[in-house]
Amino acid sequence: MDGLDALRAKVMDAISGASDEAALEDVRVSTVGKKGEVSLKMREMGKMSPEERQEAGPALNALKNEVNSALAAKKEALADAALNERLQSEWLDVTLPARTRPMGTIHPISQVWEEVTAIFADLGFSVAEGPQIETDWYNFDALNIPGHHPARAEMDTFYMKRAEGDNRPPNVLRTHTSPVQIRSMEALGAPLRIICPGRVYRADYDQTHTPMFHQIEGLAIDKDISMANLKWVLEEFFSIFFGIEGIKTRFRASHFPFTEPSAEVDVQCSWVDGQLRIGEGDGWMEILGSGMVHPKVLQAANVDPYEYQGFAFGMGIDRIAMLKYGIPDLRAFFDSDLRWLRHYGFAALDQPAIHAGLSRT
Ligand code: 2U9
Repeated sequence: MDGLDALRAKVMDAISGASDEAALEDVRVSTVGKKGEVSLKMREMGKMSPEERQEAGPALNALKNEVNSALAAKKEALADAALNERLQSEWLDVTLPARTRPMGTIHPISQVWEEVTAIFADLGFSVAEGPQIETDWYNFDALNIPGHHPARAEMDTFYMKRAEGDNRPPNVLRTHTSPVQIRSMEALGAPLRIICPGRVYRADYDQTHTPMFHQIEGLAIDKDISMANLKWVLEEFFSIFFGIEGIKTRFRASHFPFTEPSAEVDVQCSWVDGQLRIGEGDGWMEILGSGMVHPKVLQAANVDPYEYQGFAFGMGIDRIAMLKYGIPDLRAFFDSDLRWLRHYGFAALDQPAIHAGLSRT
């Protein structure tokens, strides 16, 4: 039959060139569809003589079958390609955990650090910070701890190595944040109201000591500061920190080289079923050290002790965090155990604020 080979070639080209299932459907309609070219040719057989029909019939049927097979094969190939493309673009690692990744938590030490600074900021204290590697002068001498003083030995100091031939006294990892107060008095003079939170270092390790821990110290210098001001500030602080109004403190006479007189401060507490309860009952729990700044310390920091005096106090952030949040072992603070952090940690996006009740877990 005339032109059948040309039609076959044209249709096969169109089938293999179809880029998607819609284009292939167009080819199917225009060839073997009701009004398609192949179908029209078959219809033309009605006008043929029996002899012509005998020759054209099998050829047209063969073409129709060939086109239908090519359409089916192309349809399958296009469907496979489309599936492969989806598999590539919608790839999913089914071995990943099904849960969404939980947000990290704030470490209790960071939380308490923020809580304490928020409370003292409200009481008019600014935050001061300083170096963790200190000179012998700022860590000891300026604080009335001369070379022979037993407090130097008691502090289990980490000494830094000096270069060969350098005979200056070695620098130290600061054993307390007190050098920050000396530096602040030198830089800012009096009057002054600061708190100094920070890391401190002592060579000691057991259930209640770690070689690095966190302290917060406070200093208020003015012309008529007394122990009465110290007691009011501390009771105000503890009431807000522990969330208990009218919490009682007890001052016990003590001794520190940098304060005179000196006092250890206890907060009221009770033990119920082996559990510590701060702010109630008639027991006492030691919580910090304090006193009036020694005149020699003021002098070392260029503040005139005949004109100014002040109170100072110091406490362990780690220790008050344990007391407030019922954390039994100090060493767990530094283990980075995720289960511990999820249990004792705090909501990542909540900044402690006095008006918001300080802490949300
Ligand atoms: C200056 C003058 C005086 C800070 C003070 C203490 C008492 C104290 C300890 C508490 C527990 C350290 O973390 S701890 O081991 N601290 O007992 N600290 S008075 O006195 C100062 C500080 C700076 C210029």
